Amino acid sequence: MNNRYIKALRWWIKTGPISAASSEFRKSTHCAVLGIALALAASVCWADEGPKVTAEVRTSQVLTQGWKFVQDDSLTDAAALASTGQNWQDVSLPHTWNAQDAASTKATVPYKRGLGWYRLEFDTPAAGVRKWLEFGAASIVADVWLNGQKLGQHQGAFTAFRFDVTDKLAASGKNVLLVKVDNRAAKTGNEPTAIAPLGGDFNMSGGLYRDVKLVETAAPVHFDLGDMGGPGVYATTAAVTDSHATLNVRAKLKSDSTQDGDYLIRVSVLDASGRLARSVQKTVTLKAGSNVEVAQDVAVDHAHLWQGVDDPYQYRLVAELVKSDGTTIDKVVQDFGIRQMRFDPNEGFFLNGKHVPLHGVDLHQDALGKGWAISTHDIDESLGLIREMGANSVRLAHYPHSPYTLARASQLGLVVWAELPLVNQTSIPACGGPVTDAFKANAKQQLQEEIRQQYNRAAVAMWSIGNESTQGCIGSTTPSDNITPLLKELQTLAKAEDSSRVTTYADWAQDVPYNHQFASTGGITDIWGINRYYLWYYGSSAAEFGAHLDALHAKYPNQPIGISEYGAGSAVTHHSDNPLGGRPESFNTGQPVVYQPEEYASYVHEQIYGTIASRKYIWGSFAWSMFDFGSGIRNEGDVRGVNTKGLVTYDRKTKKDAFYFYKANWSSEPVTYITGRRYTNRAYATVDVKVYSNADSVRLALNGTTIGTLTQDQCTMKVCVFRNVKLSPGANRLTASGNHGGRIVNDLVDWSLNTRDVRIAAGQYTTGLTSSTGALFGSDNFFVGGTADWLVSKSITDQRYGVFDRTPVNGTVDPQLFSNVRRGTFSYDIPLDNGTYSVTLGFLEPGKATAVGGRVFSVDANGVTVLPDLDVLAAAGAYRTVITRTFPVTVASGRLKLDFKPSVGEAVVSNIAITKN
Ligand code: GCB
Repeated sequence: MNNRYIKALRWWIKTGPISAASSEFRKSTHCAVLGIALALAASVCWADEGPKVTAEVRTSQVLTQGWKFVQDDSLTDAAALASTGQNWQDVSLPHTWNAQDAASTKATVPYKRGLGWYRLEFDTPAAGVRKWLEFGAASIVADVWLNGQKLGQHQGAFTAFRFDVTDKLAASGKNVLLVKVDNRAAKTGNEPTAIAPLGGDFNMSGGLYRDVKLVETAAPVHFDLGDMGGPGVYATTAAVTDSHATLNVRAKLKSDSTQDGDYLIRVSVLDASGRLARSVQKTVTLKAGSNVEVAQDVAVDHAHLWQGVDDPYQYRLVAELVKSDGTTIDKVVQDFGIRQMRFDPNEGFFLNGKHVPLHGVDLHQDALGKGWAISTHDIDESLGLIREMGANSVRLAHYPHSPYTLARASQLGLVVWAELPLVNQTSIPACGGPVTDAFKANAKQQLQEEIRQQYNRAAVAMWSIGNESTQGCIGSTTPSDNITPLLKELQTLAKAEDSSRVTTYADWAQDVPYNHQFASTGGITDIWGINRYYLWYYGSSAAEFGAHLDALHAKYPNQPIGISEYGAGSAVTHHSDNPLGGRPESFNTGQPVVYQPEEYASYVHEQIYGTIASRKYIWGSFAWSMFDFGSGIRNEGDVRGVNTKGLVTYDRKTKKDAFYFYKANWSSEPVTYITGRRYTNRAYATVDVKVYSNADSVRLALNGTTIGTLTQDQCTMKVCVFRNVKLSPGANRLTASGNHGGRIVNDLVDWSLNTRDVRIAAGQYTTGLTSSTGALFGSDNFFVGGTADWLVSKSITDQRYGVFDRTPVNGTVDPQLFSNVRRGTFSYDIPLDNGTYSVTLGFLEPGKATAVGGRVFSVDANGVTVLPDLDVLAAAGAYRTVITRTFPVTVASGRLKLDFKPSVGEAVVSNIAITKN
């Protein structure tokens, strides 16, 4: 090493540089060992710690304030250019015109898509030689003019782009920057916004929602600012051994000079305390106007590896461009984590050789009242909550997120799935439409921009080339595959751009039984992600999901499989007494309220995550979604224009119960958390109390009296259930005390019980329905067998494959108590105090096709037939017409058993009211 160094140094000083001469320095290098070099040049004599890294060379200003804005779909380019912006609104960046379009009283469904105009006057910067305008992002398509001259157009809502404005700035005085931003949904394939994403269950906020900057380089020769928004310096971990790690660092240089020149490219690696770990340099000759790429290997002794959330150690890479007189004329600084990642189809994910199951969540980039125009504080808050829950990975859905997000994820140690916004469809029309050349070229451009811009981030483990882009043919039975060739091209391109990382893809529904997906996306990318919504949009058990996973693994034995999405909607004001007592309302149903109880979502997460966690071959999973997010196609739960599948509400204020399920499983912090805390006015006296806890044992007390203690081995996946807890009339304070290795963590909830009756809304999981007489009904509960069903098809699956039937319910003033049924052969086993009761059952005939005599059943109460041979249709005289039957019962054993026993067809019941005499 020293010989090489001395030779290079001598050459550099005496004869000037030649291309590709290189030298290196490490922490231990002393001037003394340089021998003859000492006398030659103080300027290149390294101090004990190696070369001093120079001060900033570039200058830059963030153009935040002073913008004028108007949202106007009819304004022409000419009129906008002629305008002084006088009547336009004053705004600062980041900005979007869709800030209020979700979850607020102003929420619009769908949200506003159109044209936004931004105008800024600014002074020509005095500093610098080459001057660039840099846009962090402009959604979706931006046309940019400076001083009336068109700089160009950028298509793509998420990636940064730059214009060299050196020759376009005013020599003195003001400059006028005008930006037209277009977030219209394209109706044909020929429009500028007919680019990825063409669809998606999220709002595409329009505007300049990231920073705009002026950047000035100190010299006409610089690291290439024209490299698709990238930093111009690109590093990978090439190898790691016990003694050292080898980094490969490519520097792209651009000469805007009129003269050829010789330069030195120095790459220094500083440790986290700022001390030099190693420095290498190479000389290069740059012809006037040329681009050159120079690669160098840097060996870092005993490298401190980036070990995810356990140890997110980062070095700092400093790339300097040095003139022959020793002046540093450009400099790029990048944080860099030295790490190796590996995915195995049977064993999962390995980080630096250590098996690390990826516990992840999906994340969109919006916030309440801001849309996409979020601040670094918002990002810190979101990532902080993700870490608080114990997740070690995040899927940045469905598009490139901000540089700050990637930087913070790297600092926090989160392993990132980064994604190209190729979402839902690839053509207009979605099914069978042609993938235009322009669409394809743009998808490639967005992929290259994303990869180059995020290349150096330690966190990024994989490049996803798309999400559910086979979805275009929902409902169609005509085979059509306009996606496979495109995916294959994107796969090749991603590997060409970055062979150090794996590619992935989020599949929609391959091999899901009812699905019409004509293209198979398995086997295309290096690893695979599957989005599956068992127990929500389809599927009736977690076991079905497990079998599906195993079948996919068997079909693609060499492709590591992860779960890129699963989840369920939930509203923190909607509750259920028994998550099995109804069917999910998964999407807009046309009903005034799309009921999405928090308890059902928790059940889905427990079931589905349990199925995932028990499979070693799954490399990781991402719960959809960490937060509720803006989606103008939705109207569900208790909020408008929002997808409700978040583990935390859109405002980040309420952690839903399921958040604590994951926290108990993933975090090392003590968690003892009673679920159902927001369901306070309870419908039933007898309840199962569920506690999420990672304690050694949990004790539950009711109004100060211990109910019982469960040890961790009596809990499944940190779910500890105290069964048949009997609430008292009035106030009930439940306290769970977790013993975490001797440390006691208490949680308490206050519930009240204001009824002595048991009233069950059969077949539904809406709790808290009240009849016209004020009687409170709980959701379906205490049932054994049968199927919950509703009269109006509600789920997305039903919308797709079923028929809506909106025939009104007759013969009642309480139609909501008759909107669902339990059907089949079933019983209710209801805990009751001993005594005498009056029982009223409510019925109607739900089946349009049922004829008189087509459904006959009897009802037994505690083994005695109370309703023999009931034919609801015959008794009611018409379809969907209510009848009720009342009978007395005596309870002597603490329970009432009602058996519904069909002799023809299935038994049905709509509601059950049991009142104490
Ligand atoms: C998906 C999509 C995602 C949706 C999600 C949902 O499969 O990838 O964009 O938001 O389902 O909530 O339905």
